[in-house]
Amino acid sequence: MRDALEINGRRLAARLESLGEIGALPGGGVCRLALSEEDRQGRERVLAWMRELGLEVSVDAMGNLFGLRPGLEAVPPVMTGSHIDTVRTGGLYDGNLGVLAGLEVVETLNDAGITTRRPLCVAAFTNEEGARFAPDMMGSLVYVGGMPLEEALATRGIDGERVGDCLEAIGARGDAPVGAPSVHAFVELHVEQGPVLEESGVTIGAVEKVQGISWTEFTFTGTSNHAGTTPMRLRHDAGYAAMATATFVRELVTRIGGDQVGTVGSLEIAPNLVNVVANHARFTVDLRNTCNQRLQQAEEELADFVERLAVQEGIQVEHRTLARFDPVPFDAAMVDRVEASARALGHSVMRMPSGAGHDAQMLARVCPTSMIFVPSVGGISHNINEFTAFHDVEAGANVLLQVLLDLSE
Ligand code: HGY
Ligand code: MN
Ligand code: MN
Repeated sequence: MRDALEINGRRLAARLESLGEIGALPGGGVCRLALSEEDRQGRERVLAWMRELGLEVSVDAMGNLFGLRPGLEAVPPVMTGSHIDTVRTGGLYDGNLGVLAGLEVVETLNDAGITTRRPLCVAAFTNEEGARFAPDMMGSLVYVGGMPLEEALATRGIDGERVGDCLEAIGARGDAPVGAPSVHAFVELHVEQGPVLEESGVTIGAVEKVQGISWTEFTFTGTSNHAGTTPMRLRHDAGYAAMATATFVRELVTRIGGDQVGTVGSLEIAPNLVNVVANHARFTVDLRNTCNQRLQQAEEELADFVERLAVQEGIQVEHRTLARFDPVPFDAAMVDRVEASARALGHSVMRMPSGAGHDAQMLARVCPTSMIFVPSVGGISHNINEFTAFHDVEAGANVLLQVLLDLSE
């Protein structure tokens, strides 16, 4: 049963293309920000596919989508899935591959007339990206009970909108409960979004852990003043302070080295005029490391720098944590399963950490979890040119099929 069984790669590729039409950007890529109109359309398309495949569909109070394929026994399901929301300059594969490969596994089993002992469930979690509403992985975090639903619903995004209002506006707030999931195991297929597999010439990544994530938003308030008449000694320049902090972040992560990374990805200054010293700056710092102790060191040094800068520049500083997740190790036996299934199918495979955050790191709080990576061409993602070769998509989905069959027997 298992050896002969293979997913239909063309069908999976067609669904990736079809979903990619929703929120398609003129020059390629996808913009489907969480709880946007595009997200609503994407949800509708995935729900329609779930129903066509005969799945029992449910939506929870956080808008997480679930398609359940009953098994021979009414026991906790084996779950797979990911997310279909994207960043502003997203690609076809980030998140979407994990959801659509799950549906492809279901259709392959339907075609073969196979009913697994355990039920199978395909999930699409709300707001994994965190690009509009922080933190990232919000939907899966609420699903596993890591964030109170009311707190999530009250969260305001970068546009000032509330999660709860946006869920209602797109009709995505379901009535299934959140916070006490009953899942036997969780496996997520995802593109690597980095260069490691491609540079190593390896097809499959057996993901051992997800690195720690620290997102902070800083708001600097200085004094707007004339760019020509104000002597440097009298300036309280919020714009300079923000850019000095961005430069410090680069110096800090370079000095710490190893897996440490740091990004100032969003920055606004006001009044943003050529001849006015800026009195306002708001920006974010994304720090990550596989080692929590090093990540804490980076956070502490950044805080010290900003404190000294505030005194030196005579500016006010506010900061708030947008996301903070420790590194998450995956279940060793589950990682073994991914590695063994890849080898059994004749694919090259390597163990590796994940540089990106994923819903799997939240499911790991409640059940044995692992991830399957496939290569990202050029190692790029969160970029409209994100691409994974068809044969790698097919390989990843076939490994997912085998691992899910393994777990659901
Ligand atoms: O930021 C991340 O790592 C993920 O894309 N949410
Ligand atoms: Mn993702
Ligand atoms: Mn992403």
